[in-house]
Amino acid sequence: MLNKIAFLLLVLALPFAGLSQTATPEAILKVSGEVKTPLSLTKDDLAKMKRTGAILKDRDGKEVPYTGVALQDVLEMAGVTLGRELRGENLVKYVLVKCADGYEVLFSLAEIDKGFTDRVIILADESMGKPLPVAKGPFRIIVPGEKVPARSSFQVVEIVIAFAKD
Ligand SMILES: Nc1nc2c(c(=O)[nH]1)N[C@H]1C(S)=C(S)[C@@H](COP(=O)(O)O)O[C@H]1N2
Ligand SMILES: [Mo]
Repeated sequence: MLNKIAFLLLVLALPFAGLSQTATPEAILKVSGEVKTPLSLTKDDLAKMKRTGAILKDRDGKEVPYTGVALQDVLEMAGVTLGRELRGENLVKYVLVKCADGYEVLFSLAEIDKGFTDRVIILADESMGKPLPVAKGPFRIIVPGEKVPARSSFQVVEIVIAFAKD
């Protein structure tokens, strides 16, 4: 009798097990390459970090506020050579941002480090209190103070650190 009940419960649970497999997987942002600790970050991970804002001037010159975390903080979490370590050959490292649609943009570490610049590039996941729309999210790099929004790449899936020399 108990066995029958157990079997029945199993059969009833099967469709749910199937459902959870087909549900949309949570978006992950990877940080890889010349890092001490490769990262796989979710939106929840970003929510726990120090939050900051940045303004993006869009194609029509309209200023749109975004919030997220400083790109520097994300890279430091991965152990990228920023701060006191950003000197010598580490100045030849670049940050390649890869997006789900194949779009890619590049920064040098010195463009991101607060010892070099006051401009704070952020990894945004919200705008005006809402998560970014699917077509522009869930993660977007926001580069404030640039004349065009071309490096403010959306649908970011991976950030790769590498040496520009061998
Ligand atoms: N992933 C991705 N990000 C991208 C682009 C793109 O094609 N793919 N285009 C860039 C360019 S050239 C511009 S002008 C802006 C446009 O952003 P908007 O559509 O939010 O105004 O996104 C930038 N980020
Ligand atoms: Mo553009």
